Amino acid sequence: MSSTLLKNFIHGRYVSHNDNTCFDVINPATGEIIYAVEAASEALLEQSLLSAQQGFIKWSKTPAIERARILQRAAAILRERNDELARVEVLDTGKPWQEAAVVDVQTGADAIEYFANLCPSMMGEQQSVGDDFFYTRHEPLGVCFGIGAWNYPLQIACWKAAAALAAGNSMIFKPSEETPRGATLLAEILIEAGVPAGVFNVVHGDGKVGNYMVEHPAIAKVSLTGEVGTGKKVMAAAAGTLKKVTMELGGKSPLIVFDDADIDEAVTGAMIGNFYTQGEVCTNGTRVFVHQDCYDAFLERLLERSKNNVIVGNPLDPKTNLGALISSSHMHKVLDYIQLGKDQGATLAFGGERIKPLGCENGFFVGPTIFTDCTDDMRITREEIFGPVMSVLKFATEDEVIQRANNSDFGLAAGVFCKDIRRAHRVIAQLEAGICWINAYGNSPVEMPVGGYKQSGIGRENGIEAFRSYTQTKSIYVGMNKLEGPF
Ligand code: TXE
Repeated sequence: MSSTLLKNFIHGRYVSHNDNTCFDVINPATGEIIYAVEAASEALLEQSLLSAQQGFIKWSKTPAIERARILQRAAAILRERNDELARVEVLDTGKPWQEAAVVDVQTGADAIEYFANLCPSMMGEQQSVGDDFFYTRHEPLGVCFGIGAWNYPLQIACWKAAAALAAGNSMIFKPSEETPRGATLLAEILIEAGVPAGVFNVVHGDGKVGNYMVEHPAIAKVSLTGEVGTGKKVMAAAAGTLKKVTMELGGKSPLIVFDDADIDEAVTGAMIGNFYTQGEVCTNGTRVFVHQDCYDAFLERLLERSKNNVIVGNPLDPKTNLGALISSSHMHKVLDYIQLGKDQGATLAFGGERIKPLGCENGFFVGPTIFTDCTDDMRITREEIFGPVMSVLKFATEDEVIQRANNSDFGLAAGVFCKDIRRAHRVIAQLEAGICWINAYGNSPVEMPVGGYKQSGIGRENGIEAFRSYTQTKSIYVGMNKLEGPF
């Protein structure tokens, strides 16, 4: 039975409520319940809104340099508590320690630090118009609502909180019901750093709780990280009050290997783009297009390294580099896609099985899986699987592969591996994707804006663009002469 009860975090403290609807969180590596969570009732959600409105009044009046100082302290605390927080992420998500220990907390702290540095830079403009002039103010939006996915729980909470709070807003954040602890600890840390009560509240629950807040008139903007289907529901629910939305959604991204590519680098890119975080990364390059002239060499190296270098095991073991999928239902969804790939005629070149590592026999593990002889019309090459399942496709010409890569409703990411720099930039410029890599894959520094084309998203996270997306511009015109008119 669960050892602790995780509560909602509102106005600087954990709060409870009488109707006590609870749900359990499972450790994906063991299948065991690790703790229970109190879902937020409507009364509690209304309490979080009042709190966030009070927090907004105070925080938006706090000088930018002071906001920056406080957020810098929060970034420092995150880094001091890196290992403790990384362990929370491993237990909630099933991802390997060797990832969480160096990526999840660090990239969250980087975001808070980066946006803290931007705080004082939010300046208006002034322009003379004859004797008159106008100036602009970039003002915060108010109370924003962040909705997190379960693959990078703390990082996603940090990315959304950093931009929103740096711009002077307050935020109510709902983590995924699969992985709620990381965001709640972030709320504690922000209070410890000096963020006023109410500026960052955390409420728990599923899509119903999310939908209540998205529809609520007191919410000025919604920022979602989640599946495309969820994005459509959230956007529809936000329409009723015409609130701003940022959507970081799913993808089925192409990773293209040209005949002059460094084969080992391309294999590294393909394995990162399919097996890192056990394939549960939205930007994954899950359609690997390989030029016919290097296809055999690529496949040989890929199979050899997949066989020898992927260690599926207890995520807490530093040697493990492929962890457990988030839930039993998600594992079975991935296994169903693998069966579908076989049914539709792809060749299962490697893996494709559930794995029961020693000591984690009840966990939700699927080994690294590679399909070859794939065609563009198969469901495994058109739909997001969100597991360690790579589809390898062959191509002959540059024009052909660009057309095939763009033949998707998604447009999140893309990768190109080749040595010809003119071709690399020529091809990447034609790919319909918002996050692209050349001879690299997966790097996402906070300075770089990230977000999708087409149905993979709206707006951007990180980078200056994200900072501006949490403000609204007010223009003020000043008449310097006696006002005259025709009436
Ligand atoms: O998403 P879900 P998951 C995507 C990734 C994959 C998905 C996996 O590609 O598609 O996220 O995360 C809440 N109204 N990205 O399974 O199920 C729900 O409670 C309001 C893209 O968690 O869509 C959860 O908190 N909220 C990303 C959140 O939405 C609702 C990077 C997401 O749930 C709701 C990482 C509703 N009607 C993952 N229904 C990127 N592009 O950067 C659900 N929720």
